[in-house]
Amino acid sequence: MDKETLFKKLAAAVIDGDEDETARLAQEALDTGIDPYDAIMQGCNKGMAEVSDKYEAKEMFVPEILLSADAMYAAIDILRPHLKVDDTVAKPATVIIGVAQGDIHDIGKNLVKMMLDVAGFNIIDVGRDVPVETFVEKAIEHNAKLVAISALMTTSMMNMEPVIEGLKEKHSGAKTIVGGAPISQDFADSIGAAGYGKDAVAAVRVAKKLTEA
Ligand code: B12
Repeated sequence: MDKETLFKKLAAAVIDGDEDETARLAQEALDTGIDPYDAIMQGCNKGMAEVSDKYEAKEMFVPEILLSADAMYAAIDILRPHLKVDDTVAKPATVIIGVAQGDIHDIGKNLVKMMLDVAGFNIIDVGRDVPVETFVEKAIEHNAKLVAISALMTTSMMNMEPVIEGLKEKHSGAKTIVGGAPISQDFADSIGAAGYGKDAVAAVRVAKKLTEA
């Protein structure tokens, strides 16, 4: 199977919520020398993005979405150990990552976390529905250079700015990057975030830029 076909099948298996099939395809990707990073981004992530669209179009419902997430994680479990970790980073910066207060959506956060991890960052995952103070406290505790906040709801995105304010006051060494479906570059600018990424690949690009500067 060529890689484009494999990516398509992987995305389709994520959409179908077929854990056995995503695991099988992930293994096949490894066996045939396909880059596991590409398999995750162009297979799993594409599939999950389509799941979001299908949900919006009322073509998929919550129980199916959760099966899709499990199917995605099954493939990632197999691919993850084979991702090339960037160990060229001389002094890895610490990143605090979590989902804004009031929000339990963590599928996107987990993808961003994994990509930052393999990009060589030191990751502290503070989970989901994270109180504003926790972001700030953890940033101080770990002397973080970056704080990455995810929000999937128009309500919880309002809890990003207080984190940025808190950091300015108590740990001004840390820069903030924000992302999630309702977030835009304009919104990120308006709350004073140092960076915004529309997906996990952009998250890594922005994080590198901000920590190298
Ligand atoms: C899956 C899902 C759920 C799952 C979550 C499972 C989980 N563990 O995450 C479940 C079923 C539990 C759920 C629950 C609810 N959900 Co829901 N859910 C979704 C859905 C369909 C997909 C989200 C998703 O996982 N997408 C796939 C991932 C890979 O994409 P992503 O998160 O956008 O992440 C990518 C980028 O955004 C970016 N990114 C993400 N985070 C970050 C962070 C940084 C720093 C950077 C740089 C980039 C970045 O990179 C990621 C990878 O490329 C969305 C619809 C949508 N269009 O988003 C609704 C949606 C987010 N949910 C919604 C709602 C309302 C709810 C509920 C309140 C439903 C209810 N009535 O009970 C509860 C929420 C409870 C709570 N307090 O949080 C609404 C939010 C509306 C709003 N107010 O804005 C949405 C938009 C659906 C809708 N149109 O109504 N949900």
